Amino acid sequence: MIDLRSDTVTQPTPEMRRAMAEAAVGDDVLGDDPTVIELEKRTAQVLGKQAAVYMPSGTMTNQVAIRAYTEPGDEILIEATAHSYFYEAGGPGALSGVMCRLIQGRRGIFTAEQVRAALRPRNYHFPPSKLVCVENTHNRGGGSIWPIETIREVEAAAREAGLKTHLDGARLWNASVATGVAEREYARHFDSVSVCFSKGLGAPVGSVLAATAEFIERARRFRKMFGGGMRQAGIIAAGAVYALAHHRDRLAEDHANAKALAGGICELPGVELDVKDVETNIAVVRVTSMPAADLAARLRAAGVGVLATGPDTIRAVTNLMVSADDIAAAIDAFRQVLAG
Ligand code: TLP
Repeated sequence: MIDLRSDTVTQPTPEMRRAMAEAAVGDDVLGDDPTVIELEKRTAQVLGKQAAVYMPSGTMTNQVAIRAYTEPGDEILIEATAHSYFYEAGGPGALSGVMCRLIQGRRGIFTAEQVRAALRPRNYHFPPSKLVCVENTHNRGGGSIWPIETIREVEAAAREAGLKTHLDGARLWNASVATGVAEREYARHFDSVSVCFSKGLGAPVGSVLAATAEFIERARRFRKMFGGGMRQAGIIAAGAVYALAHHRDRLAEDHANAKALAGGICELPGVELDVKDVETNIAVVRVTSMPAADLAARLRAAGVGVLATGPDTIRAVTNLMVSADDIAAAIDAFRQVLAG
């Protein structure tokens, strides 16, 4: 199968497996796994933050951050289709007891004016607003990239109101490769940043949360509470260390492949997409000829995996396992399935 369901399907390369097999390990809950420490240090450096902590998933780094900023009854401002709200199993309500004030973005991106409009007056009738969450690139927005200027403005609106800021940067690597804006330039505008190694970078497991040393100490307590303290985690962290050093630049190939796929299918009957909306490695395609789930099933039978992400949308995500030739074959499969 040409697997475009997600960039989470990537498998470790032989070189990455070797680095994992040979990794020095310790007990990370006791704080002495050298490979985890190395990953945390390097990631903090890339993001320009004081400290960082390794966790099993991006869901956990996001939910731990939300928990560490808030108390039950607080409110967070978050985009209506953001991963932390939409795809994290009700985490903000269940784990932090917070309310989510939803902001409707355009392809996942909202403005400072929208933040100001969503703020509560300071009055004991209302839940205190504590945090603004941003996702860059935005998954359900179609891998859309936040303009740095919009980030600056949103940060200013949050600061004016005394709110903290968290970036779900699961695919921040993709944004940086696509724009040339360094990860730390984006990260500068947020109190905390979560990045994933198990998506486009191709490591098997894990995400890192980066922030001030004081905040990361607090986050470590919630990581433990949520069951994310791992022992000889250096085995998996080694994959992430390898990915950080070797797999960031190659994301440009994924972006070129996503553009090529979009260009190849945009004229086909029964689907709609605007090629210029494909900014990174995600193509969200509107399906007009049949239910999206039917198209996904037919493509699967023709050897191409995509996900139906709504009744009339499918998502294709290019990744490390998919070559330019695979993309050409995937375009043929779309052509056949839509013609049939
Ligand atoms: N996204 C997955 C699914 O959960 C939808 C995918 O296939 O794209 N933030 C963002 C922006 C994400 O896209 C994801 C995963 C996460 C956080 C969570 O990461 P994990 O899967 O490690 O919990």
